[in-house]
Amino acid sequence: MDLKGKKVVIMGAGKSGIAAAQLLDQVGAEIVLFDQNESLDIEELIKKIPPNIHVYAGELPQEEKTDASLLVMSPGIPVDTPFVESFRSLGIPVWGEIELAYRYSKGRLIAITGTNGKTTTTALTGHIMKDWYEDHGIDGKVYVVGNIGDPYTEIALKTGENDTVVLEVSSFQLETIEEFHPQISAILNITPDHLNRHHTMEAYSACKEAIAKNQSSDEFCILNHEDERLRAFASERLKAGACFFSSAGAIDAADKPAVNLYEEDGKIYAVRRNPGELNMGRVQRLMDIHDMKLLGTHNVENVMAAIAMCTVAGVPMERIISSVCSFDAVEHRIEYTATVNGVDYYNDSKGTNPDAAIKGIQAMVKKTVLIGGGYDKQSEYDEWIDSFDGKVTYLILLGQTAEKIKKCAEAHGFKNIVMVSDMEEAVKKAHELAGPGEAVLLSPACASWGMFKNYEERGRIFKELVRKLQ
Ligand code: UMA
Repeated sequence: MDLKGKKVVIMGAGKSGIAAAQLLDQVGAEIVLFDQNESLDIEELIKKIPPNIHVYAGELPQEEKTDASLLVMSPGIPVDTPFVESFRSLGIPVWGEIELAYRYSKGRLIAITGTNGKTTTTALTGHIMKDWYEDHGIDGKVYVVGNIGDPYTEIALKTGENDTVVLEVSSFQLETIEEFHPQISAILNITPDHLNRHHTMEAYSACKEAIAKNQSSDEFCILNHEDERLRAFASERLKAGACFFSSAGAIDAADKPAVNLYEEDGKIYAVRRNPGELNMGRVQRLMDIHDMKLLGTHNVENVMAAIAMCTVAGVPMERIISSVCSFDAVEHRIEYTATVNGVDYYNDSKGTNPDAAIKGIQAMVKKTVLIGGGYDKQSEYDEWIDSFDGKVTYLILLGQTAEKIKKCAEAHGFKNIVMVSDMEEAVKKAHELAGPGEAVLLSPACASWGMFKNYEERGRIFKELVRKLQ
């Protein structure tokens, strides 16, 4: 679709909406930027967007809809609303911000989704690809964008044929794709999350699976072999070649041409399946998991997924392994913050659902005072509480979900609960309760919305408060 001179309505004036407006301005579209927040600071917003954009907050006048050619959605806005329906009923296409970016970008696209681990895997894949571009003097650029932070639309028009875009994609973003087509995709795992938005696990899984819907049989999708849904997806619905990884030992999934990876006794192994490939069908020991700086089994899975993606992208294995070993943890993902009076503090603000927060606890090797709670995404907390397994000494709770988690913990026999009203009080209490040789972990199992702008702000505030203790 040529958007020059066409009217495009953008919904949401956050990071995605602003970046989409900048792209659309450069391609000559007539832009209407609309946000449902009535108290949006329009003067501030206008400073960040190109001139001559019609901006509305609260309500969008009907006449702005009728002659629109396209509606571009920001990911945080649900699509099953009367507002979006009113565009669809007029026959106006509805694209997500990543669909818009995709239509204008060039080069190779590697896209990564999954309930947990996608930020670390995206950052690591970008790190390996950047090292390879640099080492080989490849005349191109590697961009790392999407849900990880910078919108895809921000860089789409800058990309060239030799470039690689490594994109973290959320289920929200995948809900509104059409032609979006990565050459290499990955679904790391699917566990309950965002059910207030997607309503059922089936709908949520379908959004994740859509990452590969336009891929062809000579392209690759990297999947977690320990996830039953993903095994069924590979055998029943996936057109692309499947590459599996497993943290539970050797796997037998040899029917598709690819590379499979697995971990056994602390070592990562690869089995190449590509005809003509060096080592085809042979098991190759790649590395010891203690050689990487990331902690926990979930990170071994993230590393294997990144290795698989970079292998099918053509990066030599020795180059991949050396980049994996030099990669540090991502900010807010079980990130070591400081040691105060013999207590280690970790920031896992990215633990925004119970499953991610379980990984945080599993990575701890000491008695731990845990800080949790936040925005209610209608999650269940039973498995999270069960994962405490004698390791968690106290649970400090804040936010909208604090009461719900308290009840759940008590029902599971966990009584050492402290209720607090903000992060400052949470860190103060943790400092009082943790003894030398123990750890404090912020891993909330909930989103940050309501108390903080986003999980990054929550993590940074936690880290500042911890540093003030020193
Ligand atoms: N808004 C409405 N109506 C609504 C909801 C929001 O008008 O019903 C408006 C808000 O008033 C606000 C704007 O929409 O002005 C915000 O848009 P947005 O929520 O889509 O957020 P962006 O700032 O565009 O950031 C988005 C992602 N946010 C969400 O998906 C909620 C960011 O992921 C992402 O980094 C960014 O695009 C760049 O691609 C954050 C996130 O929390 C990290 N993601 C979720 C997660 O990881 O669990 C999916």
